[in-house]
Amino acid sequence: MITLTINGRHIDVEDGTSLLEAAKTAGIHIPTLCHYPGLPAHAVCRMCLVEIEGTQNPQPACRTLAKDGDVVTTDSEALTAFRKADAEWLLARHPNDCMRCEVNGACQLQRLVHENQWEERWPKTPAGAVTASEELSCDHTSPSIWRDLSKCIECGLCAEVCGDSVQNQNVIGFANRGFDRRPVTVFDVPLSQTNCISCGQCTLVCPVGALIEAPHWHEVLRTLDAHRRVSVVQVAPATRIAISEEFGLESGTVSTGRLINALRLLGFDYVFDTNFAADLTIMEEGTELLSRLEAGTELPLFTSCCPGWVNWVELNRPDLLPHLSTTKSPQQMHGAIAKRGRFARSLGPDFADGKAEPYVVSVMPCTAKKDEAQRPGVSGDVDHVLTTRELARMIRSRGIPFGALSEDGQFDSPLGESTGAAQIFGASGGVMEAMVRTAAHFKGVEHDLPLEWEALRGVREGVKTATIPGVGTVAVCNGIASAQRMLEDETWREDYVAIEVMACVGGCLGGGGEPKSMDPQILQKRAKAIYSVDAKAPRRRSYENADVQALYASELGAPNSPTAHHLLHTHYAA
Ligand code: HC1
Ligand code: SF4
Repeated sequence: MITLTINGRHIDVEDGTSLLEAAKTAGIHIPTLCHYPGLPAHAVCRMCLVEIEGTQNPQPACRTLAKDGDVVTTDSEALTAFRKADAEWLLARHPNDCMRCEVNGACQLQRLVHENQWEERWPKTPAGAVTASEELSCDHTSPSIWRDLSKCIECGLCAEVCGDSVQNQNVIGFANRGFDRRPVTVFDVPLSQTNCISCGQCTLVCPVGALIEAPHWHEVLRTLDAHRRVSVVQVAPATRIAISEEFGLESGTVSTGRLINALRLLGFDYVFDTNFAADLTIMEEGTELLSRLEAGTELPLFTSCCPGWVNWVELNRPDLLPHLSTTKSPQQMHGAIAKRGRFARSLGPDFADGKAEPYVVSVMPCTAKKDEAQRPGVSGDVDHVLTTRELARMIRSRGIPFGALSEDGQFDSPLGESTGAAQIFGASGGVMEAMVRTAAHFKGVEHDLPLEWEALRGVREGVKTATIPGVGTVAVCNGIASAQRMLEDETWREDYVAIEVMACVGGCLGGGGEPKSMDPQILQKRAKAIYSVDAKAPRRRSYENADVQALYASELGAPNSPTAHHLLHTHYAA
């Protein structure tokens, strides 16, 4: 323990604590723009400069470790003046675009200005003016991620998260120095021409609106308002937890019922559950695993529900494609069933004849789901994909008091029924645990095995494994970087029968479309909530889903049947 003084207050902190963290423990706020919990501090923005007695120049609090006996000042006149000048410089270069910016209300630069009452320093732009650089600076070529370099404040967080610190993709880096410093792709080409996997982690950490998900919520609202089509929405397992954070509810609050009620108020005709299709995925993927085990071919089986991972394989290791499960992701399965199954036919003669189809929207914690919906072989299953953040904007734009809504909302039937196994899809290891539960049933060993597989749980980056008697050893790669590390050594081919890969650390609950949070414990809180839903579920194995059983009985036949293959499986591009 060390003791220091900040603004006259004595504070005890562990050795190795930064001044920024030390101040935070005492409730002392130091402004920051380029700091993000868990990522290395580069002290680019200079907002967090503090004075330390005996040190000649102010030091960045994010990168300076607290020392025993330090006497620190965070709020001197000189510091306040410096911060103001720094903000003025940033604002002079920043487009005055807040009214229509996608991150309006969630922008760290905007927060900083309001927090410090620097509004008068924001340059006034004539109404309707568009910054000259706008056209040149915007890159809308990716189906998932939009870039606007005119809004960039050069904090470096995007390059950090895309690079070695987290995702290990290195799609974005920095070019030039000083005034011309800016984030660029390799050879400065548009994102769609890079090896970007659309994970969206860069949009999560971007403090302003320079990197955002490709927004589709305006178009969805327009379609709902027009009332020309029967509309269907499906909701991912991770979204129902994290959306609570957007409306001031405690992190880890389960908001399934509130979310359903909000979606109905927005005007969706049917509110269904992606979890229904997650159970269906397990039936298909579990059967596929057992067939491959019997045949002894294309093992281990890689899960295919994470589009960031599928993108990575196609871009970097097409030799692995035969190992990918051919089952569509739950998002795409749900869309296919909603558009072409019995539900659609029940909507009227035009739907039964295939002349009309419902308008299908999905709400996902993931930016890569946007490009998944446009993939050859599955495009058309889902019309628009919204991230959790976009849905929150949509709800706010209609003035719906989300936090005050009742938790009594219920999904529509029959594409709304699900088990606890489907809910845990939203956490790293959940798809594999769900598959193990049903594969054990198919193999007739479920009564000898536990229902919960602790070894496969947890949000820490890395590889988790478990040996399932009667099935084999399975692995879970938590984050794309851990999969890359595992693949460096060929032993994975012999060691495992099945491998789950989720591109984002934590799984979907840490997806690039989730609410932006600076809470270092956020993934743990979301995961705890996800597992609590499973623990309380009356049915916890996918094969127990009565509506999935009915779907097989009435339409699909058996898992992996030709009809099931036609509707529920896909192919990949080498
Ligand atoms: Fe996921 Fe999935 S779990 S991929 O993480 O298989 O996005 O939440 O919806 O499709 O069910 C995401 C989450 C999600 C699919 C399912
Ligand atoms: Fe990098 Fe992912 Fe952002 Fe693409 S979406 S630039 S891979 S962090």
